[in-house]
Amino acid sequence: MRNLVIDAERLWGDIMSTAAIGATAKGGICRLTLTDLDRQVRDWFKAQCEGLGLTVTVDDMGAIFARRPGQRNDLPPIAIGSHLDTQPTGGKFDGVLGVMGALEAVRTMVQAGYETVVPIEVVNWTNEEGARFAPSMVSSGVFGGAFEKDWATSRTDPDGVTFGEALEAIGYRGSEPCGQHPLTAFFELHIEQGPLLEAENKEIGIVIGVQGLRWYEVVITGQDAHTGATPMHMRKNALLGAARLTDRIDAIARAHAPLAVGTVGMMEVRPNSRNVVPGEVFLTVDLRHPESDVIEAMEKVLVASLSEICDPLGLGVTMNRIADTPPVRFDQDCIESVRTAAAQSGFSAREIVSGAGHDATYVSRVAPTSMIFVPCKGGISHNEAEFSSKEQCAAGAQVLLQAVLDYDRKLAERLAK
Ligand code: HGY
Ligand code: MN
Ligand code: MN
Repeated sequence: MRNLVIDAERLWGDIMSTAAIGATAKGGICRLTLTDLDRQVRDWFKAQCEGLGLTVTVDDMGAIFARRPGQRNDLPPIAIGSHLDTQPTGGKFDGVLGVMGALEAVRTMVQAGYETVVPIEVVNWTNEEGARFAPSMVSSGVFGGAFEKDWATSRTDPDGVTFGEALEAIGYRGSEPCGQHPLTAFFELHIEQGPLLEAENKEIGIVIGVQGLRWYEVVITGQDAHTGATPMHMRKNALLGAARLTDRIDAIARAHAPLAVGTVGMMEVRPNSRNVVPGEVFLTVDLRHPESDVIEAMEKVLVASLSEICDPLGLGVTMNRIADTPPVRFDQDCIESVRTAAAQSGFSAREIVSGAGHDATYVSRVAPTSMIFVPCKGGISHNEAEFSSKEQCAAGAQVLLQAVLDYDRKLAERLAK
Protein backbone atom coordinates (compact mmCIF):
# COMPACT_ATOMS: atom_id res chain seq x y z
CA MET A 1 0.00 0.00 0.00
CA ARG A 2 1.60 3.23 -1.16
CA ASN A 3 2.44 5.52 1.72
CA LEU A 4 -0.02 8.38 1.41
CA VAL A 5 0.94 11.28 3.65
CA ILE A 6 -1.48 13.97 4.75
CA ASP A 7 -0.51 17.63 4.34
CA ALA A 8 0.00 18.97 7.88
CA GLU A 9 0.09 22.63 6.79
CA ARG A 10 -3.18 22.34 4.85
CA LEU A 11 -4.89 20.62 7.78
CA TRP A 12 -3.66 23.27 10.22
CA GLY A 13 -4.79 25.97 7.81
CA ASP A 14 -8.33 24.54 7.74
CA ILE A 15 -8.48 24.35 11.54
CA MET A 16 -7.22 27.89 11.99
CA SER A 17 -9.24 29.48 9.17
CA THR A 18 -12.57 27.98 10.27
CA ALA A 19 -11.80 28.96 13.88
CA ALA A 20 -12.55 32.51 12.73
CA ILE A 21 -16.22 31.51 12.37
CA GLY A 22 -17.43 32.23 15.91
CA ALA A 23 -14.00 33.23 17.21
CA THR A 24 -13.99 34.51 20.82
CA ALA A 25 -11.70 37.17 22.27
CA LYS A 26 -9.90 34.54 24.37
CA GLY A 27 -8.92 32.46 21.34
CA GLY A 28 -11.73 29.94 21.44
CA ILE A 29 -14.89 29.41 19.43
CA CYS A 30 -18.55 30.03 20.25
CA ARG A 31 -20.37 28.33 17.37
CA LEU A 32 -23.55 26.86 18.83
CA THR A 33 -25.37 24.28 16.78
CA LEU A 34 -27.89 25.46 14.16
CA THR A 35 -26.97 29.14 14.53
CA ASP A 36 -25.96 31.25 11.56
CA LEU A 37 -22.33 30.65 12.53
CA ASP A 38 -22.97 26.91 12.25
CA ARG A 39 -24.51 27.56 8.85
CA GLN A 40 -21.40 29.47 7.76
CA VAL A 41 -19.02 26.66 8.71
CA ARG A 42 -21.34 24.10 7.13
CA ASP A 43 -21.36 26.12 3.90
CA TRP A 44 -17.55 26.24 4.03
CA PHE A 45 -17.36 22.46 4.59
CA LYS A 46 -19.84 21.71 1.78
CA ALA A 47 -17.93 23.94 -0.66
CA GLN A 48 -14.63 22.23 0.23
CA CYS A 49 -16.16 18.80 -0.33
CA GLU A 50 -17.80 19.76 -3.61
CA GLY A 51 -14.50 21.32 -4.71
CA LEU A 52 -12.94 17.88 -4.23
CA GLY A 53 -15.59 16.33 -6.44
CA LEU A 54 -17.41 14.69 -3.54
CA THR A 55 -21.19 14.26 -3.67
CA VAL A 56 -22.84 15.98 -0.71
CA THR A 57 -26.12 14.79 0.84
CA VAL A 58 -27.86 16.03 4.01
CA ASP A 59 -30.26 14.03 6.15
CA ASP A 60 -33.32 15.38 7.97
CA MET A 61 -31.36 15.85 11.18
CA GLY A 62 -28.85 18.03 9.33
CA ALA A 63 -26.01 15.49 9.19
CA ILE A 64 -23.86 16.15 6.12
CA PHE A 65 -22.34 13.21 4.17
CA ALA A 66 -19.71 13.96 1.47
CA ARG A 67 -19.06 10.88 -0.65
CA ARG A 68 -16.07 9.79 -2.74
CA PRO A 69 -16.85 6.72 -4.87
CA GLY A 70 -14.80 3.52 -4.63
CA GLN A 71 -14.50 0.44 -6.83
CA ARG A 72 -17.58 -1.16 -5.26
CA ASN A 73 -20.24 1.55 -5.00
CA ASP A 74 -22.84 -1.10 -4.36
CA LEU A 75 -21.34 -1.45 -0.86
CA PRO A 76 -21.93 1.02 2.01
CA PRO A 77 -19.20 3.61 2.63
CA ILE A 78 -16.59 3.82 5.35
CA ALA A 79 -17.50 7.09 7.08
CA ILE A 80 -15.00 9.39 8.79
CA GLY A 81 -15.85 12.63 10.58
CA SER A 82 -17.08 14.31 13.75
CA HIS A 83 -18.86 17.63 14.53
CA LEU A 84 -18.43 21.36 13.81
CA ASP A 85 -20.65 22.76 16.57
CA THR A 86 -18.91 23.97 19.74
CA GLN A 87 -19.53 24.77 23.38
CA PRO A 88 -20.24 28.45 24.22
CA THR A 89 -16.62 28.76 25.36
CA GLY A 90 -15.31 25.98 23.19
CA GLY A 91 -11.84 25.40 21.80
CA LYS A 92 -10.54 25.23 18.23
CA PHE A 93 -10.12 21.44 18.12
CA ASP A 94 -13.07 19.62 19.78
CA GLY A 95 -14.98 18.06 16.88
CA VAL A 96 -13.30 20.32 14.33
CA LEU A 97 -10.14 18.20 14.19
CA GLY A 98 -12.25 15.14 13.35
CA VAL A 99 -14.02 16.81 10.44
CA MET A 100 -10.92 18.59 9.07
CA GLY A 101 -8.78 15.48 9.57
CA ALA A 102 -11.31 13.45 7.60
CA LEU A 103 -11.43 16.07 4.85
CA GLU A 104 -7.62 16.07 4.68
CA ALA A 105 -7.52 12.27 4.50
CA VAL A 106 -9.86 12.29 1.50
CA ARG A 107 -7.96 15.16 -0.14
CA THR A 108 -4.80 13.06 0.18
CA MET A 109 -6.52 10.07 -1.49
CA VAL A 110 -7.86 12.30 -4.29
CA GLN A 111 -4.47 13.87 -4.96
CA ALA A 112 -2.77 10.48 -5.00
CA GLY A 113 -5.49 9.07 -7.24
CA TYR A 114 -5.86 6.29 -4.69
CA GLU A 115 -9.11 4.39 -5.18
CA THR A 116 -10.57 2.53 -2.20
CA VAL A 117 -12.73 -0.55 -2.56
CA VAL A 118 -15.75 0.90 -0.78
CA PRO A 119 -16.80 4.54 -1.02
CA ILE A 120 -15.51 6.94 1.63
CA GLU A 121 -17.76 9.57 3.22
CA VAL A 122 -16.75 12.57 5.29
CA VAL A 123 -19.45 13.32 7.90
CA ASN A 124 -20.43 16.34 9.99
CA TRP A 125 -22.95 15.36 12.70
CA THR A 126 -25.43 17.94 14.02
CA ASN A 127 -25.50 19.07 17.65
CA GLU A 128 -22.86 16.85 19.16
CA GLU A 129 -22.32 19.23 22.08
CA GLY A 130 -25.85 19.46 23.48
CA ALA A 131 -25.03 22.97 24.68
CA ARG A 132 -27.94 24.72 22.92
CA PHE A 133 -30.31 21.75 22.60
CA ALA A 134 -29.91 19.01 25.19
CA PRO A 135 -28.99 16.16 25.19
CA SER A 136 -25.68 15.83 23.35
CA MET A 137 -24.95 13.73 20.24
CA VAL A 138 -28.52 14.26 19.05
CA SER A 139 -28.24 13.64 15.30
CA SER A 140 -25.91 10.68 15.67
CA GLY A 141 -28.29 9.52 18.40
CA VAL A 142 -31.23 9.49 15.99
CA PHE A 143 -28.95 7.88 13.36
CA GLY A 144 -28.02 5.13 15.83
CA GLY A 145 -31.59 4.62 17.07
CA ALA A 146 -31.02 6.05 20.57
CA PHE A 147 -33.50 8.90 20.15
CA GLU A 148 -36.82 9.20 18.33
CA LYS A 149 -36.60 11.84 15.59
CA ASP A 150 -39.77 13.69 16.67
CA TRP A 151 -38.51 13.91 20.26
CA ALA A 152 -35.11 15.13 19.07
CA THR A 153 -36.47 17.81 16.71
CA SER A 154 -38.87 19.06 19.40
CA ARG A 155 -36.06 19.80 21.89
CA THR A 156 -36.02 23.50 22.68
CA ASP A 157 -33.22 25.94 23.42
CA PRO A 158 -33.40 28.44 26.33
CA ASP A 159 -35.37 30.84 24.08
CA GLY A 160 -37.97 28.18 23.25
CA VAL A 161 -36.77 27.65 19.66
CA THR A 162 -37.06 23.99 18.64
CA PHE A 163 -34.25 21.98 17.04
CA GLY A 164 -36.45 21.51 13.96
CA GLU A 165 -37.16 25.24 13.59
CA ALA A 166 -33.47 26.11 13.93
CA LEU A 167 -32.47 23.41 11.43
CA GLU A 168 -35.00 24.77 8.94
CA ALA A 169 -33.83 28.34 9.54
CA ILE A 170 -30.25 27.58 8.49
CA GLY A 171 -31.37 25.59 5.45
CA TYR A 172 -29.85 22.26 6.46
CA ARG A 173 -32.92 20.11 6.97
CA GLY A 174 -32.14 17.56 4.28
CA SER A 175 -34.51 15.12 2.63
CA GLU A 176 -32.78 11.84 3.48
CA PRO A 177 -34.44 10.19 6.51
CA CYS A 178 -31.83 10.15 9.31
CA GLY A 179 -30.71 6.59 10.00
CA GLN A 180 -31.42 5.24 6.52
CA HIS A 181 -27.78 5.49 5.49
CA PRO A 182 -25.92 2.18 5.94
CA LEU A 183 -22.21 2.37 6.74
CA THR A 184 -19.48 -0.26 6.38
CA ALA A 185 -17.60 1.33 9.30
CA PHE A 186 -17.07 4.65 11.08
CA PHE A 187 -13.79 6.14 12.34
CA GLU A 188 -13.70 9.38 14.36
CA LEU A 189 -10.56 11.41 15.07
CA HIS A 190 -10.81 13.57 18.21
CA ILE A 191 -8.66 15.27 20.83
CA GLU A 192 -8.59 13.23 24.05
CA GLN A 193 -10.06 16.07 26.15
CA GLY A 194 -8.33 14.51 29.16
CA PRO A 195 -4.79 14.21 30.59
CA LEU A 196 -3.75 10.59 29.97
CA LEU A 197 -1.93 10.68 26.60
CA GLU A 198 0.05 13.78 27.50
CA ALA A 199 0.93 12.39 30.94
CA GLU A 200 2.25 9.20 29.38
CA ASN A 201 3.82 10.99 26.44
CA LYS A 202 1.83 8.94 23.96
CA GLU A 203 1.11 10.36 20.49
CA ILE A 204 -2.03 8.34 19.67
CA GLY A 205 -4.97 6.96 21.67
CA ILE A 206 -6.44 3.72 20.31
CA VAL A 207 -9.97 4.24 21.58
CA ILE A 208 -11.56 0.96 22.63
CA GLY A 209 -14.78 2.42 24.00
CA VAL A 210 -16.60 5.29 25.71
CA GLN A 211 -17.74 5.51 29.33
CA GLY A 212 -21.43 5.62 30.15
CA LEU A 213 -23.27 8.83 30.97
CA ARG A 214 -26.58 9.95 32.43
CA TRP A 215 -27.93 13.51 32.28
CA TYR A 216 -30.68 14.81 34.57
CA GLU A 217 -32.66 18.05 34.95
CA VAL A 218 -33.66 19.06 38.50
CA VAL A 219 -36.12 21.74 39.66
CA ILE A 220 -36.08 22.71 43.34
CA THR A 221 -39.03 24.82 44.53
CA GLY A 222 -39.25 26.91 47.70
CA GLN A 223 -40.76 30.34 48.23
CA ASP A 224 -39.71 33.77 47.04
CA ALA A 225 -39.35 35.97 50.14
CA HIS A 226 -37.84 39.23 51.31
CA THR A 227 -34.17 38.83 52.28
CA GLY A 228 -34.49 41.52 54.94
CA ALA A 229 -37.82 40.79 56.54
CA THR A 230 -37.93 36.96 56.45
CA PRO A 231 -36.44 35.26 59.56
CA MET A 232 -34.08 32.35 58.75
CA HIS A 233 -36.37 29.70 60.29
CA MET A 234 -39.26 30.77 58.03
CA ARG A 235 -37.40 30.51 54.73
CA LYS A 236 -37.83 27.99 51.91
CA ASN A 237 -34.60 28.77 50.14
CA ALA A 238 -34.34 26.78 46.89
CA LEU A 239 -30.76 27.89 46.35
CA LEU A 240 -29.69 26.49 49.72
CA GLY A 241 -31.12 23.15 48.63
CA ALA A 242 -29.34 23.43 45.28
CA ALA A 243 -26.04 24.26 46.97
CA ARG A 244 -26.29 21.22 49.27
CA LEU A 245 -27.29 18.97 46.36
CA THR A 246 -24.34 20.24 44.30
CA ASP A 247 -21.98 19.35 47.13
CA ARG A 248 -23.63 15.94 47.50
CA ILE A 249 -23.21 15.15 43.79
CA ASP A 250 -19.51 15.91 44.06
CA ALA A 251 -19.32 13.52 47.05
CA ILE A 252 -21.29 10.78 45.21
CA ALA A 253 -18.71 10.79 42.40
CA ARG A 254 -15.73 10.95 44.75
CA ALA A 255 -17.10 7.92 46.57
CA HIS A 256 -16.42 5.97 43.34
CA ALA A 257 -13.00 7.49 42.67
CA PRO A 258 -10.90 7.52 40.57
CA LEU A 259 -13.08 6.84 37.52
CA ALA A 260 -16.48 8.28 38.42
CA VAL A 261 -17.32 11.91 37.62
CA GLY A 262 -20.33 13.95 38.73
CA THR A 263 -21.05 17.56 37.80
CA VAL A 264 -23.68 20.26 38.15
CA GLY A 265 -22.93 22.30 35.05
CA MET A 266 -25.93 24.58 34.68
CA MET A 267 -27.90 26.42 37.35
CA GLU A 268 -30.67 28.98 36.92
CA VAL A 269 -31.67 30.80 40.09
CA ARG A 270 -35.15 32.34 40.02
CA PRO A 271 -36.04 35.19 40.34
CA ASN A 272 -32.28 35.83 40.62
CA SER A 273 -32.66 39.12 42.48
CA ARG A 274 -30.20 40.04 45.22
CA ASN A 275 -32.89 40.86 47.79
CA VAL A 276 -35.24 37.93 47.12
CA VAL A 277 -34.79 34.54 48.78
CA PRO A 278 -34.71 32.26 45.69
CA GLY A 279 -37.98 30.42 45.31
CA GLU A 280 -36.87 28.17 42.46
CA VAL A 281 -33.68 26.69 41.05
CA PHE A 282 -33.16 24.70 37.82
CA LEU A 283 -29.96 22.67 37.63
CA THR A 284 -28.42 19.95 35.47
CA VAL A 285 -26.58 16.82 36.60
CA ASP A 286 -23.99 14.86 34.57
CA LEU A 287 -22.91 11.44 35.97
CA ARG A 288 -20.37 9.24 34.17
CA HIS A 289 -18.41 6.01 34.71
CA PRO A 290 -17.06 3.18 32.53
CA GLU A 291 -19.35 0.62 34.25
CA SER A 292 -23.16 0.66 34.18
CA ASP A 293 -23.60 -0.76 37.68
CA VAL A 294 -21.58 2.09 39.17
CA ILE A 295 -23.69 4.66 37.31
CA GLU A 296 -26.78 2.84 38.61
CA ALA A 297 -25.42 2.96 42.18
CA MET A 298 -24.64 6.67 41.88
CA GLU A 299 -28.14 7.35 40.57
CA LYS A 300 -29.69 5.53 43.54
CA VAL A 301 -27.80 7.75 46.00
CA LEU A 302 -28.69 10.84 43.96
CA VAL A 303 -32.42 9.99 44.05
CA ALA A 304 -32.31 9.35 47.82
CA SER A 305 -30.45 12.63 48.34
CA LEU A 306 -33.20 14.72 46.77
CA SER A 307 -35.70 14.28 49.62
CA GLU A 308 -32.99 13.89 52.26
CA ILE A 309 -31.76 17.41 51.43
CA CYS A 310 -34.98 19.12 50.39
CA ASP A 311 -37.52 17.84 52.94
CA PRO A 312 -35.86 19.42 56.02
CA LEU A 313 -35.69 22.75 54.13
CA GLY A 314 -39.37 22.64 53.20
CA LEU A 315 -38.51 22.43 49.50
CA GLY A 316 -40.16 20.57 46.65
CA VAL A 317 -37.93 18.79 44.11
CA THR A 318 -38.41 17.01 40.78
CA MET A 319 -35.77 15.26 38.68
CA ASN A 320 -36.03 14.13 35.08
CA ARG A 321 -33.44 11.87 33.37
CA ILE A 322 -32.99 13.18 29.83
CA ALA A 323 -30.16 10.98 28.62
CA ASP A 324 -28.89 7.51 29.49
CA THR A 325 -25.98 6.34 27.31
CA PRO A 326 -24.57 3.00 28.46
CA PRO A 327 -20.81 2.38 28.22
CA VAL A 328 -19.74 1.42 24.70
CA ARG A 329 -17.10 -1.06 23.49
CA PHE A 330 -15.93 -0.42 19.93
CA ASP A 331 -15.49 -2.99 17.16
CA GLN A 332 -12.35 -5.13 17.41
CA ASP A 333 -11.55 -5.01 13.67
CA CYS A 334 -11.77 -1.21 13.70
CA ILE A 335 -9.61 -1.05 16.81
CA GLU A 336 -7.02 -3.29 15.12
CA SER A 337 -6.97 -1.02 12.06
CA VAL A 338 -6.27 1.96 14.32
CA ARG A 339 -3.54 0.01 16.13
CA THR A 340 -1.97 -1.08 12.80
CA ALA A 341 -2.14 2.48 11.46
CA ALA A 342 -0.42 3.93 14.53
CA ALA A 343 2.32 1.31 14.31
CA GLN A 344 2.77 1.81 10.53
CA SER A 345 3.04 5.56 11.09
CA GLY A 346 5.60 5.04 13.84
CA PHE A 347 3.59 6.80 16.55
CA SER A 348 3.63 5.76 20.20
CA ALA A 349 0.13 4.65 21.19
CA ARG A 350 -1.94 3.24 24.03
CA GLU A 351 -5.46 1.91 24.33
CA ILE A 352 -7.86 4.30 26.03
CA VAL A 353 -11.53 4.51 27.04
CA SER A 354 -13.03 7.89 26.25
CA GLY A 355 -14.15 10.03 29.18
CA ALA A 356 -16.06 12.36 26.87
CA GLY A 357 -19.06 11.36 24.78
CA HIS A 358 -18.76 11.38 20.99
CA ASP A 359 -20.89 10.77 17.91
CA ALA A 360 -19.03 7.47 17.58
CA THR A 361 -20.88 6.37 20.74
CA TYR A 362 -24.20 6.13 18.92
CA VAL A 363 -22.89 5.35 15.43
CA SER A 364 -21.30 2.23 16.95
CA ARG A 365 -24.83 0.89 17.48
CA VAL A 366 -25.31 0.57 13.71
CA ALA A 367 -21.80 0.25 12.26
CA PRO A 368 -18.38 -1.13 13.30
CA THR A 369 -16.67 1.88 14.88
CA SER A 370 -13.53 3.07 16.57
CA MET A 371 -11.81 6.36 17.33
CA ILE A 372 -8.36 7.86 17.24
CA PHE A 373 -7.27 10.31 19.96
CA VAL A 374 -4.48 12.84 20.02
CA PRO A 375 -3.28 14.58 23.21
CA CYS A 376 -4.44 18.08 24.12
CA LYS A 377 -2.42 20.48 26.25
CA GLY A 378 -2.94 19.91 29.97
CA GLY A 379 -5.88 17.68 29.09
CA ILE A 380 -7.95 20.87 28.87
CA SER A 381 -11.07 20.97 26.66
CA HIS A 382 -14.48 22.68 26.64
CA ASN A 383 -12.28 25.67 27.33
CA GLU A 384 -11.07 28.47 25.03
CA ALA A 385 -7.46 27.55 25.87
CA GLU A 386 -7.89 24.06 24.34
CA PHE A 387 -4.80 23.25 22.25
CA SER A 388 -3.22 20.47 20.22
CA SER A 389 -0.14 21.18 18.12
CA LYS A 390 0.11 21.08 14.33
CA GLU A 391 2.19 17.93 14.66
CA GLN A 392 -0.31 16.25 16.98
CA CYS A 393 -3.22 17.09 14.65
CA ALA A 394 -1.25 15.79 11.67
CA ALA A 395 -0.40 12.57 13.49
CA GLY A 396 -4.07 11.97 14.20
CA ALA A 397 -5.10 12.63 10.62
CA GLN A 398 -2.35 10.37 9.31
CA VAL A 399 -3.49 7.51 11.55
CA LEU A 400 -7.11 8.15 10.53
CA LEU A 401 -6.14 7.89 6.85
CA GLN A 402 -4.11 4.74 7.34
CA ALA A 403 -6.73 3.10 9.56
CA VAL A 404 -9.32 3.61 6.82
CA LEU A 405 -7.00 2.21 4.15
CA ASP A 406 -6.13 -0.76 6.36
CA TYR A 407 -9.79 -1.52 7.05
CA ASP A 408 -10.64 -1.10 3.35
CA ARG A 409 -7.78 -3.43 2.33
CA LYS A 410 -8.88 -6.11 4.80
CA LEU A 411 -12.41 -5.80 3.43
CA ALA A 412 -11.08 -6.30 -0.10
CA GLU A 413 -9.30 -9.47 1.04
CA ARG A 414 -12.51 -10.80 2.57
CA LEU A 415 -14.46 -9.99 -0.59
CA ALA A 416 -11.83 -11.72 -2.75
CA LYS A 417 -12.27 -15.03 -0.89
O1 HGY B 1 -20.65 15.76 26.78
C1 HGY B 1 -19.75 15.26 26.10
O2 HGY B 1 -19.05 14.39 26.57
C2 HGY B 1 -19.50 15.73 24.68
O3 HGY B 1 -18.50 16.70 24.72
N1 HGY B 1 -20.69 16.25 24.08
MN1 MN C 1 -16.46 16.56 20.60
MN1 MN D 1 -17.34 18.66 23.24
